[in-house]
Amino acid sequence: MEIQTITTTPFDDQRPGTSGLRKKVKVFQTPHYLANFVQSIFNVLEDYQGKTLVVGGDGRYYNREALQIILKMAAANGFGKVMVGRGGILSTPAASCVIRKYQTFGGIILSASHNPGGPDDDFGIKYNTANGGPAPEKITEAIYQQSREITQYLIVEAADMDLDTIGEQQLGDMRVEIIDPVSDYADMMEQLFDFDAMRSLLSSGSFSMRFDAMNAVTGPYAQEILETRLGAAAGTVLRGEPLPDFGGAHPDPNLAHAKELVATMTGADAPDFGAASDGDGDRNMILGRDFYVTPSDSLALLAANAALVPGYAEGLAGVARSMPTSQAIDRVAAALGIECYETPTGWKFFGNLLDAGRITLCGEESFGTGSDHVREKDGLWAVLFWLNILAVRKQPVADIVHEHWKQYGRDVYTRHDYEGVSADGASALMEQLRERTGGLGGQSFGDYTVELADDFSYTDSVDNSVSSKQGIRILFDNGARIVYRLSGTGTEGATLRVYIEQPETDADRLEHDPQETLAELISLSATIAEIEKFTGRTAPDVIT
Ligand code: VG1
Ligand code: CO
Repeated sequence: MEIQTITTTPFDDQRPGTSGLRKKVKVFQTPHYLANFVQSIFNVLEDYQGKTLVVGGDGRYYNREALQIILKMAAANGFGKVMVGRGGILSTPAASCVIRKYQTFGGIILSASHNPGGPDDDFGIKYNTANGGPAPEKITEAIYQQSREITQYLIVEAADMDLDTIGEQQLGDMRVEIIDPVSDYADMMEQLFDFDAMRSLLSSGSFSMRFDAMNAVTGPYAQEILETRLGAAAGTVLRGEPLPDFGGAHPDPNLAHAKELVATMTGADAPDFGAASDGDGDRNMILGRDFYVTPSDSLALLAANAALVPGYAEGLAGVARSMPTSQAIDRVAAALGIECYETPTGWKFFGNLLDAGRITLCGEESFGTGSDHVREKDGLWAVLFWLNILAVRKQPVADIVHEHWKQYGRDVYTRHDYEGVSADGASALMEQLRERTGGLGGQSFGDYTVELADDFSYTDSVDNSVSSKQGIRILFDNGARIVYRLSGTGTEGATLRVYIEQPETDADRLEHDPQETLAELISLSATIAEIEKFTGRTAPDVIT
């Protein structure tokens, strides 16, 4: 089969963000755009001749076309085999699972995660290493450097492969194996959780749940695990068919975008347990009847109840959270006498800690929770972890959370997103804050006195790599915090994220509405950073 060498010129905007390269589909459809980036990945990798690559995506618009290009380029560059999820489908945690289980060289995941899909919306691509996790910054930066120097890429001339039939095909000297995207992942979940207990809960007649797959990748996984293997009633999985445009929905599992599920979970007759996942299956939202569990609380609660779950019954080595995630997990770690690490935003920063066996559970405030079972956050895993806890404790979700707060205290938490603001205004806001951090210490604002303000810098305790400028933190002397950072996953303008948190010590106020408890801090967050002056906005677009 003929290998073609295609002459190309660099694009200057291929620096991966928080989680890979995300752009509008139209940008990826620009001639050579995707191929340049894929060749840049291959140029950075070493010693992969004859080895195996895993490729799959969340099924969004352009997934299949991108896959065909990647297969032909992998063949031309000398990979021995590519494993592809049938239909081009692999959820992000399932891709991580497959990379690890078959000890492959690495994988390419096609997804823009919770961003909308379709011809006018977003697409994305990222590289995962042999540990199954997102490539560390050292590699993503090297890929970016390659993308700025690239002059040619290699591709075989061949007909498109059949992505829908399980089994092996040949592409030049390379084998292409189409695999069942669900079974390896579902088998792993059976190993971690008490499926018998969960099965009896679901068939007890006094418990019901709903899982909203949001027309995205988790549909087939949830159907197989919840309805087939665990015997949940038909109709438990909502919006279970992955659609290229997610049915026009925004596959982001939060109170704003999973409105139908939230409505279903409201009222005396509502199901006991509700959950949703995002476009690529790595996020989770947890709901009880008339009750929303914040992701930061969920992480803390999973850690506190890990002994109830077979896969974690032997104890946790340690835990980690991203910097803007609430300090609820720190309280649990202190009680358990284990280490709690604080990392920058993005799953890639957990990889070294997981590989070194220093942590077992980790998570982010952005609806991401995971463990050492794979090297990605894992939406369905979190849902099953909750279901396992519910099967053992046999209490309503709300009661379990209230008891948790009583035992450990509560970190009242909210995130305010100002979306699609001008990139220049957002950078100027961050820049002036950065310059002022030194002088903020000791200053008082109303009831709040600043103890420390800085731009978060992280030194990885395993390889000593340093990641700086990871978000402005303002820490107050009563334990409250305001954190500012710019999103690294958007494709239009800039998104300013403001994370606001305050410990609640008064037992009578534990159950108050966070927006009320945090009202003074929320208004301070706007005045300290002069949000209106820099962005023109007087209120956030999304509150979680
Ligand atoms: C967001 C979240 C971050 C998460 C990232 C990828 O990044 O804040 O916690 O790791 O998305 O999640 P940012 O830079 O926009 O704040 V996913 O499910 O989009 O892969
Ligand atoms: Co995601």
